This record gives sequence, C-alpha cells and structure tokens, in this order.
Amino acid sequence: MNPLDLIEILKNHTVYIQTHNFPDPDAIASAFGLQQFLAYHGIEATLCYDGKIDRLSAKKMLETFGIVMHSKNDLWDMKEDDLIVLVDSQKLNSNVTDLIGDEVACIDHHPIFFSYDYQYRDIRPVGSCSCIIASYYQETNTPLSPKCAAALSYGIKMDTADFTRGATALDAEMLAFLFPFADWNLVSNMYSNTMEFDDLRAYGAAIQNIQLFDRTGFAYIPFNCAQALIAIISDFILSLDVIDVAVIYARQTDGIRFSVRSEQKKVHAGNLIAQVLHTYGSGGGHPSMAGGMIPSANFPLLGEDMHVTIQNAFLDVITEMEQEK
Ligand SMILES: [Mn+2]
Repeated sequence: MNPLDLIEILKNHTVYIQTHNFPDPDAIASAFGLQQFLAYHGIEATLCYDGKIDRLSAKKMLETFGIVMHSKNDLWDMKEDDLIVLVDSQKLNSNVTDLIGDEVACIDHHPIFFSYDYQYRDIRPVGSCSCIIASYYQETNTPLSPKCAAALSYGIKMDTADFTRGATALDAEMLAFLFPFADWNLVSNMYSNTMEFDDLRAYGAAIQNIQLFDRTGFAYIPFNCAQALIAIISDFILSLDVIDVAVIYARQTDGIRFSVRSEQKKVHAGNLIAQVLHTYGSGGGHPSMAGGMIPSANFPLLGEDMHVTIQNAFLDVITEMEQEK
C-alpha cells in the first residue's frame, strides 16, 4: 500500500497510534516513527498503549528519544469516531486492548491470527515493525530527524536481536537507510545501564528452579515481574548450550504469564504456545519467540501440580512437532 493513502484516511480526524500492551522497543519506535511521519504530512497523532511501561529499557527509550506515550487511563476523552492506527499489533489479539476509537489501520509484522477489515493494512513478515515505518520515509522522501532515525534503528536492532532473529533484507536495507541520518550516540546510550537491581531476583529464581527435559528448559518465577523481564530471562535461558526450547512462566496477580523461545527449526514457538494454552488461556507469536497467559480463573484446570501439568502439555506438543517430517 502507498503510505500516503494512510494520510488521506486520517485527515481531519483525531488520531491515535496504539501499540500492543506493555510496549517493547520496536513497538515504541514504530509508534514514534509513524507519529513523526504523520506530523510532517500535517496530521497530529497521540501515542497510546495499555498495560505498563515497566521496564528500565522502555522508560529509558522515552527519555532518550523524547517520546511521549499515554496510558489507557489518560485517554478518557477518546471518542468512537476517533481513528486508531495499530502498530506492531493487530486488532482482536489478546495482547492489545480494544479501545473505544475505530481501528482503521494496521501496520505490523506478526503472523495474522484473526483477519480484520482495516481501511489501511500493511502487515509484512519482516523482523521488525520499525523497518516498515522506515520504508515509509524512504518511499515518500519524507525528511527524518536524527532522533527518529536513531529510535527506528534501535527498534530494528532490538526486535531482530541484532540480526540474529527473524531478520529480513528489508530490516538490513532500512538500517542502512537510517544510519546516515541517525544520532548514533543515542543508540549506543541505550545499551548502557540496562539492568535494574531488582531484575536479579527474577534471574535468581529462574536459575534456581530451572528444569531440563531433553533439550527443553522450563523455569518458573514465583512472583510478579515485568512482562518484558520474563522475555529477557527466556532469551537468557535459551542461550544455554544444552537448551533449544525455553519455557519461562511467572506468577502474576492476574494469572501466569509465559514466554517461549525456540531455536529448534521444527518447533514453532507461536504455534506451540497457542496449542498448549488453548485449553487454559491463550498465546501466540513468531516461529522463534512467543508469549501467552493463563488467567487466574483457570488455575483449577491445571490440577494438583501445575508445574507437571504445564511441563507435560508443552513436552507432548514439542514431541509431536519434532516427529513431523
Ligand atoms: Mn515488533
């Protein structure tokens, strides 16, 4: 689609750009990049999300690049005929709250689980949503600020884990396109002081109760911890030489949150968690990274020993997947 079509759709409306809940660097960069793009073309947009900006890295990103995002609770004046552009997320997915405005557009790089009839839809299987937004600048010769180019570069680097996870040619081309415009000091700055002291507790818990079944590792964090931290710990556990599939789950106030990683070709992390949690909750994601949730109300379904139930459910599906030719 031509990104300028989006301008036509949004003209003369109140516009919101919404990310998935608990936005990560790619979601924040994409939202910011799109906001700046629209601003150049005369459209003002407010960035919004539900959940929390609960990670040091996300907070630091807002400060470093001068980004303002509003949480759902501040959006009391959103109306039904206000327009929403979803970035790095899709309507009807469990990780994005359905706000009152009208979702007329979607720019994303996740697989489609529920199709929805957007007026503007740009969903491509690339490594980051940030590279799609960067391509809008290139295609339309829209000027790019050093901060914006830096934020989008950081988004691409983070979501592709520095080109080691799901990266595509477009991710690489767009990083090359952004580089001469970007204030690279801002990108470098994002890589220092990234860990909070409290994170160590969660790492400690995961390390202490990690269990290994063949090449699948399970670790449980028995207390509330930030969604993004669970994902980071899951990357950390996957980096062990003896583990190809990592399943990390943490007890939260509203349920159990999961993060799954796979470097086993036959085990699609998104399909794995979707299949396993189907009975207990919901989940989904990419071939190598995915997330999900079991709401507290469904805990009785897990029986006497929830760990055994969870482990067996995952191991059964993993075995099935590995046996497929
Ligand atoms: Mn993303």
